[in-house]
Amino acid sequence: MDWKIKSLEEYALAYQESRSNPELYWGKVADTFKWNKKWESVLSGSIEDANIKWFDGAELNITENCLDRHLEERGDKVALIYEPNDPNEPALEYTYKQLHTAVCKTANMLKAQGVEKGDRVCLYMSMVPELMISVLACARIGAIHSVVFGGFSAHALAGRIEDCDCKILITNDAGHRGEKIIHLKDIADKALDDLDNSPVQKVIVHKRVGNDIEMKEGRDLWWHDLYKEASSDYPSETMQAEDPLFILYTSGSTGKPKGVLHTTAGYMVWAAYTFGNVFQMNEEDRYWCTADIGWITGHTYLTYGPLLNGVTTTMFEGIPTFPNPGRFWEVVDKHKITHFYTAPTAVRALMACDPSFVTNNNLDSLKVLGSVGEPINAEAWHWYNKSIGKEKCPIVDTWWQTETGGILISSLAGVTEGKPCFATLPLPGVFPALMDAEGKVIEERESEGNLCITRPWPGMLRSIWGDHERFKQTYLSAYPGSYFTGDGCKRDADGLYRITGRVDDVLNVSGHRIGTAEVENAIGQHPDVIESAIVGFPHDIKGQGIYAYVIASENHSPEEMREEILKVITEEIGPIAKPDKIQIVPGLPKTRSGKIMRRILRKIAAKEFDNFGDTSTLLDPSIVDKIKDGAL
Ligand code: 6R9
Repeated sequence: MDWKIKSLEEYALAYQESRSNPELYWGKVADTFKWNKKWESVLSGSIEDANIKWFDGAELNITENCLDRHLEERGDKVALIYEPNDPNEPALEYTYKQLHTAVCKTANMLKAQGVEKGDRVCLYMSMVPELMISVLACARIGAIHSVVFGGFSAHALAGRIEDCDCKILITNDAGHRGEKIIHLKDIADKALDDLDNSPVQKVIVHKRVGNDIEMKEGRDLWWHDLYKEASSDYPSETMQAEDPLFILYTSGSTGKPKGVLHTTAGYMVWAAYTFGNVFQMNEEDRYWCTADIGWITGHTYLTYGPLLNGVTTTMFEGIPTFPNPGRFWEVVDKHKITHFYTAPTAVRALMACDPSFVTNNNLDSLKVLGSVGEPINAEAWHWYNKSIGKEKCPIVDTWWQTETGGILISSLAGVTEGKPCFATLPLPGVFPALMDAEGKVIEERESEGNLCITRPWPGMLRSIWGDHERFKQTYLSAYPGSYFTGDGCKRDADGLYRITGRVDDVLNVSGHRIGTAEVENAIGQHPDVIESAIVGFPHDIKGQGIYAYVIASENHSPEEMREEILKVITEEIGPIAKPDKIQIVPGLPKTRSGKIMRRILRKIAAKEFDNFGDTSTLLDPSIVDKIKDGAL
């Protein structure tokens, strides 16, 4: 079966078939992959019992499907284009054969350091090709990769290493990010020093920048020393369909970040199927996803999805504004990119710059544009469409989450209609429902509610690493029988979906998920902080900004206190969680039962100073005026 959907009719047919006979449909899709052994059942288990299994009984290795499978037909085709931070440094290209060799060598190198199937390997790296290669090398061995974004702090890294009990850590000496150098190895050293019982036996250091670092005798090893010794022959490990593939930490509404767990076969089928159908690439096209591999988009749509489809994928080390805000568009021209996938926050930031940064480039290679990470506002959508797509490129607004493994709601480029600011229609296999305040399914077509998915799909997370109970509680208990996304959503008269944003205490700052509780906990680490409350507010570029209300002891001036708070958040989480505004307040609006009335704080942060609603249940209603008077 060719599962590529080529027309609206084929979409309708596939959707219908995935509803009436999901096992038949997904069995046919899965048949197009390389398996060592076929499955006994396509789908088993249920959302109620939190024991979903896809393709149970099957055996495979995902890297055989990403690499080996293509060697005969397109071994000399470019698999990966690498564009370095500095435009004067030459770009690199890896053919499928070369990438295959690099992955096999790296797998042997890891194996020689004692990595076995099922072991966890933490990757704390900048955007170098060796990061993608390490991801695939882990998968080839059957080790579970846990990529930690290079912008996280030592403390955040230590927490993740501890939680998933990593045996090996791979890092760089340092990484380039625009004009900045991020000292990854120093941060990693600090993380390991901070752990009482570090599970990490070996640290493998890839040299990127050439800065001075400390190599700890017996623990730290240079990538290049190990790599040159390693054989380029590594027959892949045979994995069970439901063996874990990776863990990726993400923020939730409470407590510490959750290790979202994805397994092998279902994730593979979902990554390949959604990539192929949403982006609709041809053999000679060139794709670029600007995400960092430290986020789910970099896993599914920079690495696995494109390689599973045998296309050319591009990896970029730098940032959109270095050396100037024309960099994205220069790279598009330079590499003749046809399919470009980025986040609304980048679109908004570049839209605000001088138009010549765009018009200096011709952008005529572009065929399809994509958006991911947050709702795209109308202004950004239209600019993207006009200035970048020249009104000839369909825009796919792809809604999905770390937990969903891949895209769930999106138009299919050039096949189904797009609509500005709408993710539009669910992919085959995805059955959304909008829920009302009572937890009932809203039947009317034109409506608004909390977005749930009522049936399992192959790419769905299977658990939270080490905490299956939390998995059930977080996603499967609010609406029994359904997966709850945490997002609010509107449906128009045509049945098209528009995701409106999180309905829980998770912020979306520049497309990055930040838990308000996580930031509050970090601020609370400062000895002079008595209490804090974090809310989001509308931000022109970031989508949402972070607003912190802090009650502090009087040991510091408010200016000093702000500095201290920024420092403690950078140490505890990383610079991405730094509040845009910090207001030192005499108290917080609390109800008699001690709950913070966040809606008031949100309104003040958004500079909406009237209609606070009913404040009669507040312990001290006068606090509202005091906070309002000091609003930033
Ligand atoms: C892939 C990714 C997930 C949250 C999600 C939602 C928001 C993502 C969106 C979107 C509107 C889109 N989100 N894509 N909202 N339209 N096209 O971003 O994963 O980092 O886990 O974030 O991002 O709120 O719940 P993740």
